[in-house]
Amino acid sequence: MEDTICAVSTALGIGGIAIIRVSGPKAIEIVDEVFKGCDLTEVNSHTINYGHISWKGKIIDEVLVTVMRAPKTYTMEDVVEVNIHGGIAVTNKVLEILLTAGCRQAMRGEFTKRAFLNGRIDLTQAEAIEDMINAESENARNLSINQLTGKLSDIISALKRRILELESKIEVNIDYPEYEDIEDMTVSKVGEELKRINLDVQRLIDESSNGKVVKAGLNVAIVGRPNVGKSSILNFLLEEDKAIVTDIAGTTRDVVEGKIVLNGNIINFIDTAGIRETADVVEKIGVDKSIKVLDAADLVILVLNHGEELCKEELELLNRLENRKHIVFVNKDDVEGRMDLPRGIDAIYGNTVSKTGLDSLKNKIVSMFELEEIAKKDLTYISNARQLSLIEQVKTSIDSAIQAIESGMPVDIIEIDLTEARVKLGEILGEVYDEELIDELFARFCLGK
Ligand SMILES: Nc1nc2c(ncn2[C@@H]2O[C@H](COP(=O)(O)OP(=O)(O)OP(=O)(O)O)[C@@H](O)[C@H]2O)c(=O)[nH]1
Ligand SMILES: [Mg+2]
Repeated sequence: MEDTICAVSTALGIGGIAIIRVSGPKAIEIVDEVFKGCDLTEVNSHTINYGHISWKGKIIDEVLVTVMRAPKTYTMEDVVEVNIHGGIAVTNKVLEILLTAGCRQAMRGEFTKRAFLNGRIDLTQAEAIEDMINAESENARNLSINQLTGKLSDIISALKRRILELESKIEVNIDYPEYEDIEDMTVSKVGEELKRINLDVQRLIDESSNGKVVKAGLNVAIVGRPNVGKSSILNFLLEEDKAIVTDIAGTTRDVVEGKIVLNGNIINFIDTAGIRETADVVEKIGVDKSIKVLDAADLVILVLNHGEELCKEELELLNRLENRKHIVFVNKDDVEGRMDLPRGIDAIYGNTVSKTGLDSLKNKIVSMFELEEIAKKDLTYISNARQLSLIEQVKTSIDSAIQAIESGMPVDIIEIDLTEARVKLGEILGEVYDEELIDELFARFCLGK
């Protein structure tokens, strides 16, 4: 972190302005070298300064330069932001000049990495910044701002504190074993508090699925035999003619996707090629893709045709979906019915001609994933696989401690489990971390962030 880094922080392309961000010990000095207007090394912190970028005696652009001295900056280092005109050639030129003047091109996420390494934010907050940029729905934005302002960090820190208190209780017990009865008392009290902590940890794990829904949205696959009306349903749900609809079986050959917002959550509907045995090479590839999409989806809508009898492929699909979240939609109920569903299969009936049943279909998705309840809640959830895997490890250690207590093990055994749980909680916040993992995490960020 001794060098000074720079990168274009705005999206590359044509725009009103572009911002090149510079951070590091020489940020002000380097920009000052190529800036004409005033002496940037003398200006007050957090000021915007008018002037020009000048290189080898030539004016390159008219700019506004923001000077922010450490430590109250994004990275906690000296930061300079150069606002230039938002064109591709001018942006590249100013960047090139700054690199020649002594900056190093920043890697992806390096500014945020410095903010983390310098202790301004913890790891969950750094992750929240990436989530904020990627947020496509109101709920996803809310989730990330809650995490960014430290709500999740507070929950994790509080759990850590409670475990530390238990550890010190046990320590006292180990240090002063001469007091009789103290061990029994300590152990039973520790056990009670541990069970309460365990409930809170379990809740974080249970609610993490909400975090996934809010952050990534839901992938909903629409599958079924050819010609049952899958593409017609997709078009209705998206309120646009996205997929081609014809009366020829096998019209859809490739997946067609589209997003809508339901109760503040992104729902990504994926229309697929009708599933059937086929000798057509292209159609076969489409059918294989349909199965892949089906297997990966959070929810599968199996569309059946009210006018036809249930066939072998459809029975296989019903079997395949048995342990999966799915909805059976019997379409074309405007035509005389032959569809005889096996007993115990719940279905929604409707058709895309008079648009009946389709609102029930949407409502069913909302109730299945509790989208209404999620939107009303305070959106503070474990929101990625890294955090979830660590909190699950915390749970394993606490479970093991509780078991040790219940089977009358000595307190120092319990202490090992507690320490492990506390360290894993610290890992969620990034208090201890693996260098490689951190690099991988920040490499997912945008350049200039
Ligand atoms: N009567 C009636 N016809 C419908 C209904 N829904 C769709 N259709 C018609 O059924 C035919 C097939 O509709 P699609 O939406 O293309 O069916 P699909 O399942 O996507 O078909 P493939 O892409 O071939 O797998 C078209 O002629 C639609 O107009 C419905 O509810 N009732
Ligand atoms: Mg289709």
